Amino acid sequence: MAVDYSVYLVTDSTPAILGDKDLISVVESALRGGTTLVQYRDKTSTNEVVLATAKKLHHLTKSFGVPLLINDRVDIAVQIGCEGVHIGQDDMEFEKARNLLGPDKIIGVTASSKEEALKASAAGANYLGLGTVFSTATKKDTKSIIGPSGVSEILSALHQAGHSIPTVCIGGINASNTTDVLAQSASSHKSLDGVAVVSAIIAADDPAAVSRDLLGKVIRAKIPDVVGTVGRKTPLSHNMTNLVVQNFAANVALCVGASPIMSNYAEEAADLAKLGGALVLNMGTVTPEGLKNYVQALKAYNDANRPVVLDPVGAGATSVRRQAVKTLLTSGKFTIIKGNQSEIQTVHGATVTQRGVDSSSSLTIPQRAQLVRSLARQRQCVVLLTGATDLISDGRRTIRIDNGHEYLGMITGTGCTLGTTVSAMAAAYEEDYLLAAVAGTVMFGVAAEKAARREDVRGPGSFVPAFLDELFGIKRATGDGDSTWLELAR
Ligand code: 3NM
Repeated sequence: MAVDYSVYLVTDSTPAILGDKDLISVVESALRGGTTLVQYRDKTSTNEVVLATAKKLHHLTKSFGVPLLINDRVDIAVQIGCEGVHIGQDDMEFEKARNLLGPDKIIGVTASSKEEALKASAAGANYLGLGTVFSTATKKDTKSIIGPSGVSEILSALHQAGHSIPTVCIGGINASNTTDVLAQSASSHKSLDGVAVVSAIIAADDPAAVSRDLLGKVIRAKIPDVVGTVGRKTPLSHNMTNLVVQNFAANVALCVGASPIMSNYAEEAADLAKLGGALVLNMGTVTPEGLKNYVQALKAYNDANRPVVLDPVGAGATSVRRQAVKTLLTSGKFTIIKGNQSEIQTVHGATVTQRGVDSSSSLTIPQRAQLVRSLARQRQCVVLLTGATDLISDGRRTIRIDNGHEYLGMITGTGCTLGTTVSAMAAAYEEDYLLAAVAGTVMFGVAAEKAARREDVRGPGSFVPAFLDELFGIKRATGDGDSTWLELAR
């Protein structure tokens, strides 16, 4: 089971934090909101209750594809066969825990200093919980309050020692301070992988809403890493696209830091797929010959295990396009499917009538979130639904983005070039395609807002060159370590 440390929920069963709520229901709500990892921590209940609760929690977390760790009680973890444990400095010795659990289980260790962090990492811990960041009523016996600066020092020490171990921070973290803590604790070469929280979620009235909020903030904090990676790697973005947008899409690819190739001839795809890039299949001007080329190229990129973005332009507009979507979906696997509401509905299998290729949205935001989640699960890929509010899901995590400007809807090809942008991100950032799609979408929307604000931009015409400049400006600033543009991310 892949481990995503972004939003790490540590449970607490005491009345002071849990109140009179049911722990299992609270954790279920948190998982629905996007909590990515759960630790069952219970210092007060009887053995019997701990074992029964651990079993119930494991059943629940498995249904969400999220790992369950047990705090301190290695015996319970062994007994229920969950994914691992978390041990503090005063708990069981690391080697003993490893012997009991075996090499494949996750063992996390708490560290409050460089020495503790380096020791645990060298011993083979799978991740570190760094803290205590801020004093907290949840754990009164904390030894040292290290603040974001203390976390930063530990991250620097780990980087200098060449340890790439994942890290989270803990102690007094909540949705209001997460963005600042992540920014202030990042050292120049290593950032936290997520935040661990107890009361922020367990004591919340709506654990799902808090988890969603925390996840959005953690994902946003990782965007500069994705944008910077594209700038460093200059990945290939191979576009098989329509003749309306070829030139614009190539320029957008260049401005975000990718290397575009606009080749619709599939005989080239097998060679191009070996160059470490990503493919965009854009159905803008589909023809029978074109469709055959798309199928061949899709197979070539699937064989090379490289990402493919599907842009089902106008998918619901004609029976030819509906059939083309079916053919493509049955011919291979897509990494990201990007479209407006009716396009995504068509791909999802609904029969909707669409007029032309323009976008409109009639569903509410929760309905749109449900649609992207459902299609992402159905196709096991990332789905990006564009509109005034963009929604992106990998079936488990769903992120909402509110950046952009109305000028984007007044010039041709912006939807298609967003597909090109996310292909560049996916090509460079294979660790997490949801994050790649979010990074591309936020970069795109923020660049549009910055461009529209410029004095020399008076309408859609002057917007186009300003938009390219702003995309380029964001890429360059991020490469120079300046991510202040992200303050505009919504
Ligand atoms: N471990 P809250 S602080 C469980 O510093 C735990 O190791 C800590 O609770 C450490 O998110 C802590 O409610 C409690 O502040 C964190």
